Amino acid sequence: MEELKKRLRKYFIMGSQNCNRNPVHILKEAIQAGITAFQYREKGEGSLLGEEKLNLGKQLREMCRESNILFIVNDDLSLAEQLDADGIHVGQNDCSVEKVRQRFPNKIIGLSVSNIEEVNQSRIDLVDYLGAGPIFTTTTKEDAKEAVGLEWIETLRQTIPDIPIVGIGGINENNAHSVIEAGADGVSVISAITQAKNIHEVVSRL
Ligand code: TZP
Ligand code: MG
Repeated sequence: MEELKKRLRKYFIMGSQNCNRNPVHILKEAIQAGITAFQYREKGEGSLLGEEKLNLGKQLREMCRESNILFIVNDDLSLAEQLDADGIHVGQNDCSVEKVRQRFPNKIIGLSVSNIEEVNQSRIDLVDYLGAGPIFTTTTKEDAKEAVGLEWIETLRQTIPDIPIVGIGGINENNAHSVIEAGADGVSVISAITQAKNIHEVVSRL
């Protein structure tokens, strides 16, 4: 668990729909800059499907393997299997963690939680880490809930003292430290990296 906490410290998430240039180049720069984990989240308007989704995933997966970066797939169980992902991340409206754990006894499972009701109705005992958010306002996720603030990290940390927690939503190089100070083990970001003028500088400051 302590090892996973370390590996989730700088957690980059993206799909081609988040990129205004080649996703392979963006991931390469982010890896060189020092991210510790990556989530392939090919989802929402403009995202790739089928063979194209798989082929980009294969490239990104190999890059993470070569650099020993944790590789997590968002939501898509068969893609996680085909890419031999280290883990899978699901939201409250995705496949249940019971089903994910049944299919993947040994993969890392991450679950998004935005409030205490979601925690209480989820099988947290089957989960390896929690994604808490959206902490700040985000424009990246079309159906994002209201920002829940840093208090949600503090509450979650008090409720479940030991589980690895990563903050998500509106996190950037200027506010990342506040998320860690509130009790998160890591920060997950999309636009802070995909839209960065200088990826190296942003990742260093996360
Ligand atoms: N889940 C909650 S907020 C969010 C996701 C996937 C989007 C985060 O994107 P950004 O650009 O880091 O705010
Ligand atoms: Mg979802």
